[in-house]
Amino acid sequence: LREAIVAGTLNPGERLDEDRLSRELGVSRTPLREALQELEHEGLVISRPRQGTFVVDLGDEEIQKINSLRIVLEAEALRLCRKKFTPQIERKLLTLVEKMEEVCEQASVETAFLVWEFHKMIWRWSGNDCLERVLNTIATPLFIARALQHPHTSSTRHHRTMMEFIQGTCQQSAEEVMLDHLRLRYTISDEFSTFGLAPQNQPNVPGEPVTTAPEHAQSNLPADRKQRNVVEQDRR
Ligand code: NI
Repeated sequence: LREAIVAGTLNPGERLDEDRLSRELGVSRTPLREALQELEHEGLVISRPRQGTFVVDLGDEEIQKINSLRIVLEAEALRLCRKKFTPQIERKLLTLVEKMEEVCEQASVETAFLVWEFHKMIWRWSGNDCLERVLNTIATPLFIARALQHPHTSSTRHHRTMMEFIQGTCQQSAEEVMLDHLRLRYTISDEFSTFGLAPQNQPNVPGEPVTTAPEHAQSNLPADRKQRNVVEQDRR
């Protein structure tokens, strides 16, 4: 079942018909329900009361809400990880970054899982298991959805920036690192995040060019980096 979902035989948002699955997989209802529960725990499927079980498929609003929390929580995980930094942590993160750089051109499920592993490693090494648990709960469906729909590609530079932050060689604030990282792929609007831009200032929306970052987002950035996001958007 897991393979069918990851391989795309079952599509995001598709309803899982227990009768059909039980027939096709040749298993009875009880083990099938157990398997579905396990997949739900992993974030691969979502069950909705009185509607059934569905392959995970997040809407835009849900993704924005998750990312608004990731900016705050993953920034804290980055800072904690930097505090607890050891050569062993450095080696493991570097190995993953290099692997990602090797495969980053391929939009594969493998790439998506490497990226996920990299983020999870940082959460784990924050040394705060509550923080790790919350991040796992909120972000896992996002990484799964990503793996299923548009595998992670070409964001390797940003993972190296995260790595450099942990090594203590990056001048950006943790929030700015996360904001840069998430903006690469997602819209961060001010509806759910005080770090977000108002919809009319979103980089991928045609119209007025972005001239300034919002006040709040600016106040969180070191002085010399304040115009960075804007410059970055112009470049893209
Ligand atoms: Ni990432």
